[in-house]
Amino acid sequence: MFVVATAGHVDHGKSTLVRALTGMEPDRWAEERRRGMTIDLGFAWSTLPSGATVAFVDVPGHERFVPNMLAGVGPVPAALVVVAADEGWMPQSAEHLAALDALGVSYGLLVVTRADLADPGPATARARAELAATSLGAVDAVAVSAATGAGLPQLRAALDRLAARLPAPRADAPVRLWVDRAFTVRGAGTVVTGTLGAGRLRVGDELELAGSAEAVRVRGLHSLGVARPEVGPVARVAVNLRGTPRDRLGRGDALLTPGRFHRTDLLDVRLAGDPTGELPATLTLHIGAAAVPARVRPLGPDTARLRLARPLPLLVGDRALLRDPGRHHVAGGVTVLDVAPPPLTRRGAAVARAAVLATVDGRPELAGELRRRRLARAADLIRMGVEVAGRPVAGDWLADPEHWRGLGARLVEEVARHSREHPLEAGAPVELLRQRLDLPERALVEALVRPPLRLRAGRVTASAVDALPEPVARAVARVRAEYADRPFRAPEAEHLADLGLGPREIGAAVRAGALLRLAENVVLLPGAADDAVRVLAGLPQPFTLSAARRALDTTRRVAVPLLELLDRRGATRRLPDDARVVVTARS
Ligand SMILES: Nc1nc2c(ncn2[C@@H]2O[C@H](COP(=O)(O)OP(=O)(O)OP(=O)(O)O)[C@@H](O)[C@H]2O)c(=O)[nH]1
Ligand SMILES: [Mg+2]
Repeated sequence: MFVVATAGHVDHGKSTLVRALTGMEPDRWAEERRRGMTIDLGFAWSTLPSGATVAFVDVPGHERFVPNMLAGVGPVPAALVVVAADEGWMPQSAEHLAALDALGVSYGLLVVTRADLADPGPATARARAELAATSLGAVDAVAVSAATGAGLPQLRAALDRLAARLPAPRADAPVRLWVDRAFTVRGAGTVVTGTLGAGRLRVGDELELAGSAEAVRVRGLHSLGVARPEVGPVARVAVNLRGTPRDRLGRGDALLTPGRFHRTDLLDVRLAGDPTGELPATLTLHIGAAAVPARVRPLGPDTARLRLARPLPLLVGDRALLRDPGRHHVAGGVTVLDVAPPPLTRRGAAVARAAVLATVDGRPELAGELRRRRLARAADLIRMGVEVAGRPVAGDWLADPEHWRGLGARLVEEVARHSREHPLEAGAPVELLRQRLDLPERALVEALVRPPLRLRAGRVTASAVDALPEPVARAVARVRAEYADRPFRAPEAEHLADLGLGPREIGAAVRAGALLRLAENVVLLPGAADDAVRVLAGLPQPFTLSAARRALDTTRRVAVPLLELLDRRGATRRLPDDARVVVTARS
């Protein structure tokens, strides 16, 4: 099935044409038939020569009912622009066309009606020229007379050609069914209708009402008057929501796939039409079947921030239009750029925002979205219409790669700063780091921890020392402080015991690389071996044990095992006469 909406000035023969094509009555109300004028949307359908089904949404042409017209064309991507041969181009011909153009409708036909009353040539030429300048571009044009039936076969053939050109709808997309009618059926309860442009509906589905976020269940489905277990796009569809009171929803509401749409009353948009600086402060935003007052705050030459009177389920890239109801004027088309924009509180924020928006085109794109947001939840991005790929950094958080690298570097700095400020603490608490890095969740801090950082008991530590149990870490810190200016002196066994460093604690510290064990109860700080090599390399070579002991300002208790360690490491070499040399790269 494909769905096409009519458009055109009052009395130009739209409903008569739909009647002639379908044999159905699009004017549903007695008042409409009495007055010979469409007031609200009408629905009818027919089979084309190819066997395809076309459904029509017939709209009113009278200027008073333009909001109804917009509710009809909003969710429909193809239009039948109707102009009467005997009247030609008229004000609502222009306003309806401006609306189609603002919404970016690019599929359509021109139908010049009442061709039995006047030569259709001039009306066709004028209308063609008008359409050519819009998103519709060059379209097929057909002259018809509903009175004589002339042109109707050609119109059916043209509808078939139009149907063949329409892009394939996405059946796997989430559902956003804009409600164009809501009514009660005796014995069945609440029923809503709409044009299903994408996604699939099944009896039993749970959906969400856009207006109230309330969960509703699909009790029954009809399409073109026939009950069906499931309906795919594109289709006119009636959804029975038995159990949902009728007063809970109406035109402009939407049935949504749960969790897939962000409802927002604040959005940044690109405008095409009137210059942003000349827009009135309040306009009406039309999207789908919805019409909502919007306060307009111009940002850049063609961008603005809209504050809606009530939230709508909007996606990045949505097309909408702004209309000035008082002036019967379509102010412009809207492309949604951001449905969760940052607040503009700081000075200069609006100018900065305009610069950002100038680089955005409304095509939802993950990398760009992450660049601007730095960090975002996958679920939130999906709800904005962004397709999400790639691995989250933590939970369902996605990060801009550059920002994430920067955070990693800042974490190292913050941990080092904390250990300088609190030398006796075993690392920095994750919660504190979360605040310092201004991250929304501790899991993100934890995900940033990379060697040499370590995560232990709710703290991030910078070195092996900090990873030790606190009393051991504190004792090691004391050793480091006491022996900083005599790095080759080893604490006596009793002093180690006084500090709380028994054999087990020393073992833990050595395993963690916090102490260097030379022999039972003989420990130095871990850098001592390398420092010793540098000192010894300064001596006349070869050197004796006592020369080494003096140079290192230490005792035999340390010097003997230290030199043996250096021998084992290949840093020094013992000669037959017990003297040693430092091994250089060349020796
Ligand atoms: N002679 C002639 N009259 C037509 C033709 N098409 C429509 N009409 C007449 O034109 C008048 C208006 O037709 P409608 O179909 O109601 O026009 P409409 O565009 O639906 O009007 P609104 O819905 O109010 O905007 C009616 O009296 C129709 O009978 C036609 O092809 N030939
Ligand atoms: Mg009509």
